[in-house]
Amino acid sequence: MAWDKDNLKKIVKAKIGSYKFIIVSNREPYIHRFFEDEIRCVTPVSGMALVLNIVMQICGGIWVAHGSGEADKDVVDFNDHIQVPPENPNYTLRRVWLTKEEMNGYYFGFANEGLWPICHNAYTRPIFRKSDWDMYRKVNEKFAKIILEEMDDNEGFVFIQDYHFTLLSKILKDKRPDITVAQFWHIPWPNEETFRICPWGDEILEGLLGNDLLGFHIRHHCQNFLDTVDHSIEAKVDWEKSSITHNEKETLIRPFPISVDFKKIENMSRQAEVEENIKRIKKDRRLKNRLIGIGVDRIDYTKGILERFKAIDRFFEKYPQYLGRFSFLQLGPLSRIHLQQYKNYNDEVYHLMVEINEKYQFKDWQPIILRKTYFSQEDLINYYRLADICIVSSLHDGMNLVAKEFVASRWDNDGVLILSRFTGSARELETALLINPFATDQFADTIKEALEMDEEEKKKRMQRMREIVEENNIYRWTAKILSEIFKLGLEEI
Ligand code: GDG
Repeated sequence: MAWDKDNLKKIVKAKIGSYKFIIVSNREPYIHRFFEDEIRCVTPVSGMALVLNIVMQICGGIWVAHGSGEADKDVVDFNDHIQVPPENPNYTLRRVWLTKEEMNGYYFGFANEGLWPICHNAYTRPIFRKSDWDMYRKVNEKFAKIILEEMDDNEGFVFIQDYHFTLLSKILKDKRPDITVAQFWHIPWPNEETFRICPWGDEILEGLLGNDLLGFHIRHHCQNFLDTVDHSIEAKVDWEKSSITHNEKETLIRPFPISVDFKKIENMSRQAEVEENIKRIKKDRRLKNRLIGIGVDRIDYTKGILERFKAIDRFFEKYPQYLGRFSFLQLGPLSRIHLQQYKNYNDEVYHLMVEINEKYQFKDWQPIILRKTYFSQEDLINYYRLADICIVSSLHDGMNLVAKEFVASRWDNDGVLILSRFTGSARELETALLINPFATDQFADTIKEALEMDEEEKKKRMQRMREIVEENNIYRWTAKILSEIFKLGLEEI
């Protein structure tokens, strides 16, 4: 069965309609900002927020998240609620206010300087401070209190997102064993040896085992998690069933490869104005009549932007016939810039771009154009469509939605995807040109192969990837999770 908005809606209504549905995440789906004399609502740059927003619009309910916009407080009611989406409200966003100290300890500190680097094999040293951990616990407790308040006496289902809330499910279950709690981990889970360096690893594992269901993108991350628990705490690991029993409570561990709204992206990409926009963008002298490559990423060290630029440098060294004929456009906003590691990375990306451009540029051509600004979803589609090649070169990535968005937007069956083997997406998109971002020479050769691929081959590869993303879309992801947790027996999934 092909999953879409309508059949998912029917199932949600019929099977879980009586439950109060609460999603929890750090990042909110809508942010209110001051722009001169008005307040504007923007969506964040987050794969998680984008796809969960689609889920919420179908399931309805309450989304509990940190209120991060300067104008957020000005638009909520006395319960800190606001109805969203702004254009057609159909669920409630409950904003949680965090102090600067809480954000520094829980979010920037423990979550992003500690857990993020140990979960990604990107060779950035994690930092674990006791004060951050204390704040992280405090914030998990704060969220738990608010969720229980929102749940009231209802029977309910809480769906927690990501590594910011490893302690939450246990706190909730200790207080309300009757509610169903599931968590989705959007980033990789490391191997047992790597995880062991976290000083509070056991508490994290016990916290996560409060969940009835714990989801990862791919089976390999599930296995890493089972193995980590097996080596760390007193618990019964059932490898066959892929479940863990701890303190007489069972947690199912399952892979659910996340995806995108294929149809919506394809429809956006078919709009007549896309062609107009492409023409306009290509008028830029640096792009006109040239082959174009694109990269779209938050500026994050896990995304392999430096490795990508090094491969482009090597490509021009080895194949100078492409000088002036190929331009690479790197798009993506700054991310977590409060952190020194991110400041440094951002500087390195900029300096490497300048160095490569100085080495090769002539007349009105330069090899790399870097735009570190925010683009709307509509803008991004124009770039996906105008590209001859799209490069995703993450050093490690739970899934990577950019790869799937690129594929969904290419209804013309044109364009070549160069994709890191170390992304979750590479397990599904096998007809992309798969690369190891650390192997600079091979990576450079793959860029040449992509630019020289014949039309038939391109079409065949793209069609296959499109079939996969169309079938395994975000609606199927949601249906699979709901079916697992509510034992709906939707065999056809
Ligand atoms: C985490 C995991 C996993 C990018 N620039 C702009 C913009 N984007 C959007 C892209 C895409 C999203 O951001 C990035 O999603 P990714 O999946 O690539 O990466 P993370 O943000 O690191 O997400 C990842 C994901 O969670 C979901 O589980 O796939 O592995 O790391 O949607 O289009 N969006 C806008 N403006 C931009 O300038 N609006």
